[in-house]
Amino acid sequence: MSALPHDNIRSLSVKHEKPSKLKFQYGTAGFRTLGETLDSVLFRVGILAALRSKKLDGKTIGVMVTASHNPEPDNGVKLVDPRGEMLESSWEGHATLLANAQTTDALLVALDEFVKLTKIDLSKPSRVVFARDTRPSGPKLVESLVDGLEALGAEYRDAGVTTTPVLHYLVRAINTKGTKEAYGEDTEHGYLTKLSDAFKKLIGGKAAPSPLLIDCANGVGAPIAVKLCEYLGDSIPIKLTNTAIDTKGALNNSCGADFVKTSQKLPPSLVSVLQPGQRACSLDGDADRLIYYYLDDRSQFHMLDGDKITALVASFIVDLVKAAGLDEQIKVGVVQTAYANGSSTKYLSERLPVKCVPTGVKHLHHAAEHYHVGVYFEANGHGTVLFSQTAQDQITTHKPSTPAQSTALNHLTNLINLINQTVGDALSDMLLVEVVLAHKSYSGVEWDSLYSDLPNRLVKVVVGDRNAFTTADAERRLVSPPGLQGKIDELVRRYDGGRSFVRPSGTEDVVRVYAEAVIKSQADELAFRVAGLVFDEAGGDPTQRPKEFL
Ligand code: G16
Repeated sequence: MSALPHDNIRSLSVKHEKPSKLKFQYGTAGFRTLGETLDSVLFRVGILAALRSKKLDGKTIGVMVTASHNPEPDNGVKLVDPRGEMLESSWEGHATLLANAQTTDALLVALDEFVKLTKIDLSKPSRVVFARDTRPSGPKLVESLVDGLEALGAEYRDAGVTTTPVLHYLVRAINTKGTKEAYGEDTEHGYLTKLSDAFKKLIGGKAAPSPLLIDCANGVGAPIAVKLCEYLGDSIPIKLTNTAIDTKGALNNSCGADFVKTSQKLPPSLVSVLQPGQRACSLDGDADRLIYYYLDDRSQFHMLDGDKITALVASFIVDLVKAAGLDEQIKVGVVQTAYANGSSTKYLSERLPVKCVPTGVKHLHHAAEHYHVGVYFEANGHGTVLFSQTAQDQITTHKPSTPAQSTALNHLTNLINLINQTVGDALSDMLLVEVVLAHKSYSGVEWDSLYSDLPNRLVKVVVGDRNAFTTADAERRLVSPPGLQGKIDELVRRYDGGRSFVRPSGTEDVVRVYAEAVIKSQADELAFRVAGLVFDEAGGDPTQRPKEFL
């Protein structure tokens, strides 16, 4: 054990003073707020990442600078644990505490207490790899992060401008290098090679897919998708759109996965581009979410969201496991959140075990680890598939007794390589969807017809204090403000097939309201009525009450 380098921390910390009035919170996906306010947070996250690495015996920790689906002025930062998973939740509170120490002196006191409490051996090495998305505030924030890393003398690697899933991949690849769990070469080239090789093997012998249009949200998915297309060669025709990463204000603006999912319509820029029957998909600002869609022959928009991806992918994997002769040994399960469409939950529960957990990939990821193969997607398109070590061992060691079993085992092996198992990855998921569609000879129409979504509506409500809202039962019920859940229940009862819930967002300063019902106009009405209840309850200025909140 040695002591923290106080002088070093102090001399760098004074360059990154905390803004006096702001309070920061490590939320659903790290710290996320206006980019121009995050300087001190990034500095402290640098220190925290170095300490996390020391705590884990010098394993490499990841730091991603991104605000994903949020608008361009926002930015954020999150930590990635050694296997490429989200930061262990018990450290989120520590992150919040350190970020809110008001002065450098207070920070030093908080750090000393933290090191003592968590029994960190400061003599251990610390290693960190970081990356950022394309936001204009990114470079400056990375400088603050580097100061934090240098304050602790951490070794670090700058992975440059890349997607969140690539950073997660790198973390796992670095930490497993040379072990029997080696995840791949620890470079972007290694990532692209792994995905594209697996895709080509899986698609081999199938009819060439029709052209796919990808909306890159004018974010970091664009340059990585350009590179991916080079690696994929002519195995799949892809056309990229919304690739304007240097256009101010373009990021996630009327495009991208969040826009499509929330507004349930095409990005305006695709209206005259997308042909009826053609498949298209949208990534979000850091390419960890994916939403598919198509126009039918009457040019009606149909969305294929995370729930539809789950239905498609889970049934494909179940079929392969069966064809491989492993259905006794490998059980497939699904994880969803309260946002999952009621029809998807019904469809999946009739076929597979389904678990509901709170919003946030970390919750879904951990729950999915309990299955041999865990398929998890949030309705917003954020998700992946986890193959447990048991399942992987079964797949590698099982002796096929027929050529069909052998083919199915090969497909499963290639799927394990195709899927980024560290976190939701829009590009990897897109290739996965394309593989399943090719194997099943499905167009968007057949995929969409697996089940019919219940009409639904998502509404944001700006309130005085979103922390006044707390939930239980995987966010399906409000605990506070007291009495509000009863009023929501009362309203919901009046709608055929009605369901609604309210939760504070962990990435934006709003409360989210979700509602579904058998008829679209009723789902909209229910959502806005519940939003009205929330607005009235949470002390918003009555003159600012949005008119649509009935
Ligand atoms: C992040 C999380 C997701 C979550 C989403 C919205 O996504 O990683 O798991 O669903 O935020 O969370 P909330 O409703 O709490 O704001 P992303 O793509 O923005 O990183």
